[in-house]
Amino acid sequence: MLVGDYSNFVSKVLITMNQNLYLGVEAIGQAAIDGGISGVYAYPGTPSTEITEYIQDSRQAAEKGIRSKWSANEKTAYEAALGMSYAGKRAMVCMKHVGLNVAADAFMNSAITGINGGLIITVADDPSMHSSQNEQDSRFYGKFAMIPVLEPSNQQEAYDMVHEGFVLSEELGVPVMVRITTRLAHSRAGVFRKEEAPANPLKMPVNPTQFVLLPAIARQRYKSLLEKQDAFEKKALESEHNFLKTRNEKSLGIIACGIAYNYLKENYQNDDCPYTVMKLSQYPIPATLIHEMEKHCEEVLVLEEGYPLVEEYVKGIFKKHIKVHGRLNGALPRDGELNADLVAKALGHEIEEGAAVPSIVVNRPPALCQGCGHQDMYRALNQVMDAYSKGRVFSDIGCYTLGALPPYESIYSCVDMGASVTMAKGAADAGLVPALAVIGDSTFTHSGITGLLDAVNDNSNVVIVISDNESVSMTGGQESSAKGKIESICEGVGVDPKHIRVMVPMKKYHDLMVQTFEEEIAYEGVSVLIFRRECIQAAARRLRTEKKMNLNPKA
Ligand SMILES: Cc1ncc(C[n+]2csc(CCOP(=O)(O)OP(=O)(O)O)c2C)c(N)n1
Ligand code: SF4
Repeated sequence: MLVGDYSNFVSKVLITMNQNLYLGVEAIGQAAIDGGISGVYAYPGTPSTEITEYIQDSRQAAEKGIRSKWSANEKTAYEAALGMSYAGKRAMVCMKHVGLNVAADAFMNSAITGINGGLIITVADDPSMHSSQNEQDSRFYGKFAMIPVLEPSNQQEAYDMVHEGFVLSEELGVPVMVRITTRLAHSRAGVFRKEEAPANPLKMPVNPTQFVLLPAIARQRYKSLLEKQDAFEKKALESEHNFLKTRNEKSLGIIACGIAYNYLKENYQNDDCPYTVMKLSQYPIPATLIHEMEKHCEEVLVLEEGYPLVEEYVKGIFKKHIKVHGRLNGALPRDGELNADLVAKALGHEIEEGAAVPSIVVNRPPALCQGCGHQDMYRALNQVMDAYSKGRVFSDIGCYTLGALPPYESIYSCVDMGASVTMAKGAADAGLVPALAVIGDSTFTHSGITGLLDAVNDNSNVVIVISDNESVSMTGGQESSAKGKIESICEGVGVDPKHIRVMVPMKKYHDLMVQTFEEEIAYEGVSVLIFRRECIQAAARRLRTEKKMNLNPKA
């Protein structure tokens, strides 16, 4: 029975009683629950965050006892998921693309150890860098680790691939990557659910030394991974998510990967594309399908979101001379997201340009919220730093990175999570005085602690500012692993307690903050200045919840 008619970004879809209108991230979360996971492990990062939030909010997941608390970083998340898999249970680990750099050591080696319970790593890439520092393409990581990668073209396929991915992982004995991109993550479509799979029992692997990567064992395991490559490719060839639709028109053939297949379909509403089309959603790339395709076309257009992975591959594999169009020859832009219009242009279609943006619409650069504690910290910092030239404050990634913009313009660098502490240390080692780092509470426990240990061990002359708003605000206010622990962590790492100073970043304490900055800059050694005030957005959310639960009637 039809109950509604909704539009999504791709096309009109009819939603029936049995369908659920899911965001891509929700489809993945639901598929993991239905697919029999015993735990999800993750560190927040757009556009992946809501997968875990969906599972955290799910009553079904709670009833099944699915573990879902946030991890301290992507590496700890990956390793915990791997541990759950080694114990025989199914697990999923989620992260944004740059998170995979943090988890890469565990990720690469897990391809060699193999798994026990099904393990899916869901990585959300962010082409066009809507909220990221780069637009790296995680399919390369999948290829690097030599494991199967699934790249859904729509929300239904995202659900199906995750549900099936656990079976695939157990059958092939390796982790399976599910790669999505921003638009798929954050757009909705109707999704049919599959039957719920029961959780696996605890079980040990047949080979008890499989997970011990001593060189002698690692060599065997690596050989076994290499031997499995043909089986992975065969699976991709047989997958219902990969197919070839041949047509008589031979002037062009199209390879459309993941969501790009949807952009192609948008250009041919009634499936009337005159060219041979190969849909690619499961990797390794099945060479047989590529060779079959080349019989049906003289030139090929490759549509893929991200780097030109398939484009480069097909250039090297075609048996006859076929001109390849894509991101490398300028048929499509070299960087940024794809969309249906870019695909239309690459196909030589006329496109209707939308109305020009009216002059009344002006760009609004992102800014810290009015009343944010990071602002008070920066006002005091800037006053002190007026005595020095710019370029002495190394920053990190979080809301406080907006201190790079006017009116503060306080910071000099922002590279990767945790880098502020270690970069300030390196600059101090080089003789830069003063060398300061600004880092948030969540980023500090993500990857700032080890850098602080290095600074303490070297007695580096640094001032580490921890701007502690007691939440992971930039990604939506998730619970911070650092809450209530920062002073004891710093002491534990070896910072002299006399140089761990805690302040409340408020206008009325401005002079005290300035004085404390000056005192600690004058100290030759490691100082940690903690500016602690709850994020006002998180506070507002907390008060609303307390009011709803009647815990704080005044709120
Ligand atoms: C490796 C990696 N993982 C996740 C992210 C996404 N991310 C950006 S900032 C941030 C944490 C910010 O929290 P915090 O340091 O406490 O600063 P706040 O935003 O609360 O001021 C996260 C998770 C990222 N950019 N890189
Ligand atoms: S969300 Fe919170 S931490 Fe971020 S700018 Fe707003 S008040 Fe500051």
